Amino acid sequence: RILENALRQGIKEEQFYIEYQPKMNMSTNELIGMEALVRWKHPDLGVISPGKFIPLAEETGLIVPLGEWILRESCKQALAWRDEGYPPLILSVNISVRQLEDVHFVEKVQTILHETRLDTKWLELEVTESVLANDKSTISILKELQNLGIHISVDDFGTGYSSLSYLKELPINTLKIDQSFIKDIHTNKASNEIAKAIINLAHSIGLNVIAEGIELKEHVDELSKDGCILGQGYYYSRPLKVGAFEDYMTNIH
Ligand code: G
Ligand code: G
Ligand code: MN
Ligand code: NA
Repeated sequence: RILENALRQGIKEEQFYIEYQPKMNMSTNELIGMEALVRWKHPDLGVISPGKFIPLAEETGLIVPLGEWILRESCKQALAWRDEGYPPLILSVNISVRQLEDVHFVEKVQTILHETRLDTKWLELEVTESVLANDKSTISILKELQNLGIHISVDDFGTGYSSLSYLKELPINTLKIDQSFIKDIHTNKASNEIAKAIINLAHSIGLNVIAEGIELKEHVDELSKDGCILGQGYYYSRPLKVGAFEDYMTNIH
């Protein structure tokens, strides 16, 4: 309860900020995009990790206003960077199932894109498999979003409980291989085979594939051998505050 009230207050007072983690083309070392990751800086408690407050925000429904703030803030930032002459990058934003259940979600996304003048093709929404297994209405909402030109990525792919049949019907552009398969991809045969299977699956049905949790050169090497060229992880960069992300964009070009 205490944390719930603090969260409510925090949303009202905008105690949140966003960090951006680079997404890379690992074969050319080019920066291709960034994932927005929210942080909560509570005035007394300090920085609280999203692993703690996102589940609470989901349970209480506060993820709806918070998620809207995150989307608006990150789209605004993406456009500000464009206006300042940084290279165009795809912005990825995590979306919870609760947000997709909001009947006004598509409308809100459109309003935010209109307000921030960000073209839909520069926005990607990351959803988990559980969202896809959820029900018909969330699927039709994803279809509407994709029809607007927004990319849809399946986050933490390989860890959900849904059947693979959804891949056939669903509006998906990208599979994001869960970090649990990446962390020991160079030492564990099963992780290696699973990652390879996901990469081949994605390519054979015309989807993009990206690996997350890349921490070592060995991870990059294994993935390139297996044909996965997109990646994200501490090996390239941790999630960065605005100023540090600007330095990253400047130094990599
Ligand atoms: O950034 P970090 O690794 O601490 O994130 C922890 C968890 O919080 C991850 O599962 C991530 O997807 C989730 N998360 C981070 N930012 C957001 C956000 O803006 N919206 C939602 N729904 N989840 C987020
Ligand atoms: O669930 P989602 O994939 O959105 O969450 C991404 C989470 O993974 C964030 O909390 C982010 O900080 C974290 N993360 C990003 N790169 C790495 C990495 O290389 N190693 C580890 N252990 N975590 C990472
Ligand atoms: Mn994610
Ligand atoms: Na993930």
